[in-house]
Amino acid sequence: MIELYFHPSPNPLKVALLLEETGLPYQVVPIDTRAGEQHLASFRAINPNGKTPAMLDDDVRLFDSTAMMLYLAEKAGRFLPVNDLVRKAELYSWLMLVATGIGPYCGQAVHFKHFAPAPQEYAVNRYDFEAWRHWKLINERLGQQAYMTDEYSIVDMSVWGWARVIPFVLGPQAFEQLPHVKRLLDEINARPAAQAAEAIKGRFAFKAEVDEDARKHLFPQNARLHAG
Ligand SMILES: N[C@@H](CCC(=O)N[C@@H](CS)C(=O)NCC(=O)O)C(=O)O
Repeated sequence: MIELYFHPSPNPLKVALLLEETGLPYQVVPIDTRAGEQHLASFRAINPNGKTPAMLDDDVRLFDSTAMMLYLAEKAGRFLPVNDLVRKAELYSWLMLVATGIGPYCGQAVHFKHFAPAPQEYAVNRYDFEAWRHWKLINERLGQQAYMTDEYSIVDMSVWGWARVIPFVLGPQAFEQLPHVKRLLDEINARPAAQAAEAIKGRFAFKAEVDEDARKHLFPQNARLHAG
């Protein structure tokens, strides 16, 4: 049985969406990152990077959400063109753009806008600019075709994970400039698989506050600022 080590955040949610879409049986193991569970030795044994998601499929262990997207799509034989290297090349390219562009730049934009201890104009400008630049690439692509590749795939699911939080990342009016992203988000949100993935959160008591203790777990680098 697959075990998904999960927190209700963009990267774990896109894997939950794919699991729901494939119908593969899985269990959720909650990892409350605001309570510091990502740093437990038992979790680090599965994901040495100490981030969610992680996964066990019997003896197979996986960390990094994009590795899981590829593994699960190959396993299910769906949501990527299994035997077509040319179509796969297109899918890999967009998938990695989401993994290395959307995820990290949105994450850093959120950090410097919402969580940095003091306003960081230079950092906010840099990450907001890059987050917007990547989202405009996705929006342009989705203005030309229904999905990121020639059919609904793990790329669209990866986009969905982060598109859900665009107002928090880019501002409350951001979708006005990203109408094609909003169209895909609404379409995927209407799928039963997305609703099932979103509902996982309600089955567990994840810590909601980002208080002093949560900041210690999420931003361990801050300890160096106060080290004297
Ligand atoms: N490249 C990793 C990034 C994972 C990641 O940053 N996960 C976030 C949730 S979206 C997390 O666990 N944050 C808690 C922490 O950094 O301690 C992936 O795609 O899985």
